[in-house]
Amino acid sequence: GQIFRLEDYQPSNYLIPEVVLDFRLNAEETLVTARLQVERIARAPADAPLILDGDGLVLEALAVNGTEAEPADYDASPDQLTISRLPASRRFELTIVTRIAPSKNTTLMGLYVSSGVFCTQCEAEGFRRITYFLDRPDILSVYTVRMEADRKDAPLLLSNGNPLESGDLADGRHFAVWHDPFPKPSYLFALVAGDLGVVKDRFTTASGREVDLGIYVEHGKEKRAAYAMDALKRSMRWDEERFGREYDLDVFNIVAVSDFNMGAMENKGLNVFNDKYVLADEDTATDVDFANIEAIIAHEYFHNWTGNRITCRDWFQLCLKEGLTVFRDHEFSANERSRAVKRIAEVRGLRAHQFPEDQGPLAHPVRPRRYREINNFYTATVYEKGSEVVRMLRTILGEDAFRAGMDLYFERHDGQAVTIEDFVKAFEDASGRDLSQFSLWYHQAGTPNVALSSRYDGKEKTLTVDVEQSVPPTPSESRKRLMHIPLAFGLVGPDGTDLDYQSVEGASVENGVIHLRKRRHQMVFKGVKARPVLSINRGFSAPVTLSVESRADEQLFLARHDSDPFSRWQALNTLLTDALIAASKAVRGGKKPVFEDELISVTIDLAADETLEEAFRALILSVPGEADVAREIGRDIDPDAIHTARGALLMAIAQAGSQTFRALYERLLDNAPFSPDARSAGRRALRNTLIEFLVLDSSSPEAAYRQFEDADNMTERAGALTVLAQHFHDTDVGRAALAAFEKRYRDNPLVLDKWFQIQAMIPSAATVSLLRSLMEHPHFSLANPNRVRALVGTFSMANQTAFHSADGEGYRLVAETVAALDSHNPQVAARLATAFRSWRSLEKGRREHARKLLAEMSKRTDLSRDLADILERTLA
Ligand code: B3K
Ligand code: ZN
Repeated sequence: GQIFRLEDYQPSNYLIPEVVLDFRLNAEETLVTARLQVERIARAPADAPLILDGDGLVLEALAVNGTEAEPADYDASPDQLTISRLPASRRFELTIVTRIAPSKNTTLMGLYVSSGVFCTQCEAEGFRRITYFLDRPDILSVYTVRMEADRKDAPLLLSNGNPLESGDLADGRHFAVWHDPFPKPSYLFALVAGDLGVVKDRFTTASGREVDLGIYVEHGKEKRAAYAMDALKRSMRWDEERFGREYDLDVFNIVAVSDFNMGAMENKGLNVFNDKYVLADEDTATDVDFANIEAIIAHEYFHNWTGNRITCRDWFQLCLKEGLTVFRDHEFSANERSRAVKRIAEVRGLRAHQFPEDQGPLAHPVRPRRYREINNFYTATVYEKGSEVVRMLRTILGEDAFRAGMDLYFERHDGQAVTIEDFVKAFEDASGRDLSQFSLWYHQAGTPNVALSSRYDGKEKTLTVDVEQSVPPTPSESRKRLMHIPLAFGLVGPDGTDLDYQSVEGASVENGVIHLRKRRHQMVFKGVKARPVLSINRGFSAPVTLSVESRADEQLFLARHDSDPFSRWQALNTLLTDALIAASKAVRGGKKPVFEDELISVTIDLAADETLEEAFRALILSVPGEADVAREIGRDIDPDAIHTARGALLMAIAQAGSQTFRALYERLLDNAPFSPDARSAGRRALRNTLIEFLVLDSSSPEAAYRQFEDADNMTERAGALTVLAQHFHDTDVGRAALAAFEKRYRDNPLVLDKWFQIQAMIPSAATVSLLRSLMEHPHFSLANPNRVRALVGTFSMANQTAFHSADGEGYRLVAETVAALDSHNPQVAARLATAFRSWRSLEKGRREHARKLLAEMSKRTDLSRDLADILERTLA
C-alpha cells in the first residue's frame, strides 16, 4: 500500500474558498450537489490538473462555470476525480453531483444512518465519501449547507455554523440552510437530520454574545443530558477564564448517536457524540462515566480554538490539536475535581496505554513522519504523550510564559492550518528560550529511562546525585538523541518536609525542577542539613521510566511522608509492583508468594488515613493491575503466574485489613441523596475498592450481594457486580446477580454494555466459551462499536489470563472477531487488532500462538488498509 511521508508535503495548487452543499436526504439514496468556488494559486501553471479525492463515489454530473463538462476533460473513478482541462481564469466554479447510500454505509465514516438518524463523521478522510474534494486539512472553506428531507422522519436538520432559513416543500418534505462564516477544513463538516429530543440552554460569553445551546438525544432521554449540559457551560466559562478563549457562533449544538467509531467529534458548532459520553444519571451511569462525560464535553468544546480556529496543516500534525486539547481537558478536570487524584489517574492511563505502545512494534513519534492509514494514528502516543509534552512545556516555561506563548499562538495563527514547528516557535518567541532540544519529544519515539542514585555526606552536608538518561531503540529509529527532561523533585527531610539547600551544581535547577540535557549529570547539593530522601519526578513531570537505586525503607518513608501526594502514591505503587514481580517469579518457581508486613501495613494505614481524600485512598487500594505488572516484567511473561501472585497480595491485604476495612466501609455509607460531585464519587470509589477486600476476607459473596441489592446508584451496583463476577461467577449468587442486572437493564444499551463488559473481565478458563455464547446473545451485534468494545475489546485489554490463555483460544476469539469486523468497519477492526501489540513479550508458547494467528490473518487478500497496516507493523 501507499505510504504517506511528511517530507513529501506540497501545498495545493488549488484552493476552495467557498463551498455550497445541497443534500436530498434519503436513507437508500442521497443526492449531493456541491458547488465549489475554486482558485488556482498564483504560482501554479495554468494547465495544472485538479485532482479531487473520492472514496467509493459515483459521479452523477460535473459542470465547470455552469456548463456540463466534456467527457474528454475529466476522469472519474470511485476514488478520484481528475479534471485536466480547466478555464484559463484563476477562479472558476465547479458543480459536482454524487449519489451515496447512507443506509448501506457500515464504516460509520462519511454520511451514515444511526438508529434512523442521518449523521456524518468526516475526520480524518470521510468527507471524500460524500463528495469529491481536496480532502486535506490545509484547504479552508466557508460552507453553506442546504438539506432537504421528509419532515416526518427528519423534523430536525442541523449543520455547522448558524441557521439561515428553513421551510416546507411539497410532498411532506422540508428544508433548512445553515451557514458557517469561519473557514474550515472538510474534516470539520457535519450534518445531522432526524427525529430527536432536545435539552436547551443559553450561555452569555465574557463579551456578551448570547449563545443558544442544544443537546440532542433520543426522545425520552432528555433528562439524562442534564449533566452534559452543565459540563458544557462550565467548559465554556473555564476556557474564557483560563485561556481567554470565547465562543464565536450564535449556536452550539451537540448530538448524541448510538453508533460511533470513537468518543466524539468536534465539528464546528455541531459536535457529534457517542451517546455513552452524553447520557448519564445515577441509575444508569457510574462516577467514571460522569467524569468521562465532563472531560469529553470539555475536550470537544476546547477544540473550537485548538483544532478548529487553528487547525493542522496535514495529518502528520495531528498532535498539534489532539495533544494540546487533551492537556486542556486534563487541566479543566483537575480544576473541577481533585488535582492529585486526576494526575494519578492520567499517569495510570498513560502507563497502561501509551507505554506499551511506545515499547512495542507500533511505537511512533508524537508527530509521526509516515503513515499508510491515518486513522491508525489516533493513538495514546499522539493524544496522551502529546499532552504530556505540552505539560512539560508549561513546567519548563512556568505558568506565565506558558500562557504568553499560548496567547501568541492564538494571535499569530488564528484562521490558519499550521505545524508543530509553528506551535513551538510561539513559545520560543514569547519566552526567549531555545526549545530545539525540547522539541525532540515530538520527533523521537520511545519512553526515555532515567537512572538515579544518590549519597549523602553528613560531614560535608552534601547530597550527590548521579543521573543518567537513555532512550531505547524503536522501530526504524535505532539511534536516539539526548532529550531535555524536566524532573520536579524535593529533598524530603526526616520530618517529612522538604529540606533547603544552599547551592547546586552539575545541572540546571529552577523552581524545584532539574533539567537533564546531557547523558550524565553529577549533581552536588550543598548545605543540606540532614540526610534527605530524594523524591523525584514529582507530579510525573516527565513521561519517563525511572530506575532509582534506593532502599525499600526510603520508598516506604516517601509513601508515608512525601508532601507531593502523587509521589506518595507513586512510592507505594513502585513497592507493590516490585513485590508483585518477585511474587510472580516465586509462583512460577513453584513457591508460595510472600509479602513484607510493612508494605501491607502502610497500604492499610494510607487507606484508613482520614486526613487524605477518599478518592486518593481508593487509588492507594487499587493495587497495580496484572497488565501493569506484566509491562514491568517486560519479557517472557506468564500471565497466570501474575494473576496468582496478585490474588495472593489482595488476600494478604484483605486479611490484615479485615477490622479496619469493615469499620471504614460502614462509616462511608452515605445516606445523602445522590450527587455526582468529586467528593461523593470518591467516597463511592473507596467503598467499591473495600468491598472486594471484604468478600475476599470472608470468602463469601454476601457483602457484595448486599451492596448490589441495596445500591441506589450505578457506581455501587456495577462495582458490586464486578466483584461478584470476578470472584463468585460460578456460584448461584454470582449467577443470580448477573441475571438480575440483565433483566433490569435489558432495554438500556449503555447499561447492557456494562453487563457484557463485566463478564468479559472474568478471569477463568471458561471465559472464552462464555464470550462465544454472549456473541450469540440477541442483543449482541458486530455493527455497534460500543457493544464490540464492551465485550471483545474489554476481553482483549482487561482480561490478562483469559485473553492470553495458554491454549491460544483467547487470541483465536479476538482474531476471528477482527476478521469478521474488517469488511464491515475497518476502523474498529484495526483498533481491536492492536490488542496483539505486545505479543513478543509473552512466554514462548503464547508467543507462538499469537504469531501464527497474526500471520494467518495477514495472509488474507481482502484486508482493509487499516487492518493490513496494523498487522504488518505488529509482525515486523
Ligand atoms: N478528533 C476526533 C477523533 C477523530 C478520529 C478519526 N478516526 C475526536 C477528538 O479527538 O476530539
Ligand atoms: Zn480531540
